[in-house]
Amino acid sequence: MSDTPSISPVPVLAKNEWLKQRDPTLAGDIAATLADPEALRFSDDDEQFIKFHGFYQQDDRDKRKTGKEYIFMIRNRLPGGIVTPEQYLVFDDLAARYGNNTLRITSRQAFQWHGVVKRGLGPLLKAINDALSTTLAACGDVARNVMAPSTPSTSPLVDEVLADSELVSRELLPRATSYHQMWVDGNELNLGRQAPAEDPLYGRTYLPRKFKTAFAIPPLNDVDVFTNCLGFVALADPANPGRVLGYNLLAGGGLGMSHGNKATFPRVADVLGYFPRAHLVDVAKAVLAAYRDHGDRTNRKHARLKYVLAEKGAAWFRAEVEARAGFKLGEPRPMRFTKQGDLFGWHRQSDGRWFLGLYVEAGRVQDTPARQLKTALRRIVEKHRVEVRLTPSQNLLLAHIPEAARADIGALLAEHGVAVENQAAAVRRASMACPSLPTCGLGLAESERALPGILDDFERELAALGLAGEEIIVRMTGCPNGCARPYMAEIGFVGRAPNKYNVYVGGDEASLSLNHEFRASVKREDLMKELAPLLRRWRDERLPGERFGRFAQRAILPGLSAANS
Ligand code: SRM
Ligand code: SF4
Repeated sequence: MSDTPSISPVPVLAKNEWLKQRDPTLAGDIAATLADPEALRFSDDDEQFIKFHGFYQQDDRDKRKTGKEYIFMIRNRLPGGIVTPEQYLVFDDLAARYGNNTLRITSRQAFQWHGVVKRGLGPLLKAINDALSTTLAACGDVARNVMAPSTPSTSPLVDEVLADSELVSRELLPRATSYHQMWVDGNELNLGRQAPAEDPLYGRTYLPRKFKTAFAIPPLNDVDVFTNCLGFVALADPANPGRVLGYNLLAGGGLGMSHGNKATFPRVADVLGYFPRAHLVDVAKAVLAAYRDHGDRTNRKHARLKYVLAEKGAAWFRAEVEARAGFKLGEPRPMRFTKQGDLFGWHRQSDGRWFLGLYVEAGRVQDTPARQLKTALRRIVEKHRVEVRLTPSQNLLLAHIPEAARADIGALLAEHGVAVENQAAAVRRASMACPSLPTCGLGLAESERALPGILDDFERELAALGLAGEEIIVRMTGCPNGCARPYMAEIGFVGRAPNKYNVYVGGDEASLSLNHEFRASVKREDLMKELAPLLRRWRDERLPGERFGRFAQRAILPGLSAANS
């Protein structure tokens, strides 16, 4: 036997961990770069810090041949997607003044401003804060924007759940003072040199990675609650169905993966247990802290909470949460989700007023020659002061509209080419696409710019098969990170390389289960050739009322696994 002591490898922390440890104020040299008119970009280290402040350094990839032109994407936090009329008018104006004159509704109910140049950052972030919104922790290794059902009156619980989502969002915000000093107070000191602060919840190094939270109210799963790190499913009080009695706690969902790396995978959350509403904040903080302490800080591709649940198990994690929260979770209460998606057109609220659901292609609020949605919304909000609500499927609702305003709002929309009835085919209304090119640095293939044409193909094919008007949930992303949640769709397209996509089928109408890869590396122009035979089989072989996703699970995927085994 050798006398040499065995050496166990010391895990090496990921670079981001060293950065956070070095500067827990999250200030880096951001202020100095901002103040220097010669500096075109933030340093590589600061590129990590600026995310915590809610923005990304990007470049217009369409223009790369002539050199990199640095632009910025800014994202805010809007718990439950609620936007007051005053905020909406500010946000709209900021897009025109500092961005590319579009407002991008994200798949997590927030807004993004694209194409902002460096000198626009200060005024834009200040104006967002002055409008009582924030970009703090919209990105970075922290708890992100909290999702919640924004549709008024689909359940009497909506208002209480929206209030709870706002509360959790606020309680999970980091306290980093550099944000307010830099963007709100306009203090240009190099804050990185000040004494490091330790966040009471996040400690010195924040979380191993991003952390996502959503609230859902059965039977509607519009937030895709099972794809979140932390999920709260609201349960009504049987004695008082308008009140939330408590929540079922879900943990460990997440979608990002990398092509060719089997250690990365999408995962649906586990249901851990039930707790009464009064414990909400304690439970949220307990889950966050358990992740903070047990997430992998050595490998960012393995750092999400879903890998902790996948490896240590739901029972272990439940005990960890209970120990931190200081009480035992009850057994999960029955819950049943039957659908996802948004309501379009006019609907009456329980208080007698109305809301109007509007389809927004890939979430991009903009003016095009055929449809001036951005101008129409601005005019409506200016005149009628209606609340705007962003949905998790990148659409929007105008809420709390009195009967007397309906005709005028309809007329304003029509004047700008925006239909209220028959806004788009069902397959289009149920679709989502991530931005990908030209702004996203990670995009491998087109997404937002490709999906409208692909949906044209779907509409044509469905009509030819006599299936016009059928809804299929189609989602597309430019890479496997999964920003438009393609792995939950009935048909998902995931960018593999320029002009090539992996095709996924399965998924279901309530977003409960993952879909599966059907074909890899299919050229854009061949997508419909691959799918048309499946659509035809669906028409001919489906059970009464069977949706495409369920049909694929029953009749297509088993054949594939048999062929592969
Ligand atoms: Fe995302 C990174 C856009 C929702 C998983 N996401 C990015 C970046 C910031 C690219 C980057 O890091 O340089 C994209 C900016 C593109 C651009 O030009 O705007 C980007 N993600 C988006 C948005 C805007 C897509 C959209 O179509 O709306 C969504 C913003 C939501 C928000 O308001 O916060 C968005 N991203 C998602 C979702 C869906 C969700 O959360 O419901 C996911 C999958 C769920 C999940 O997190 O597991 C998602 N985004 C990712 C990942 C993969 C993370 C992972 O675990 O591996 C990345 C890459 C990363 O973080 O390194 C990423
Ligand atoms: Fe970018 Fe990929 Fe997210 Fe699309 S899915 S926005 S390409 S990171």
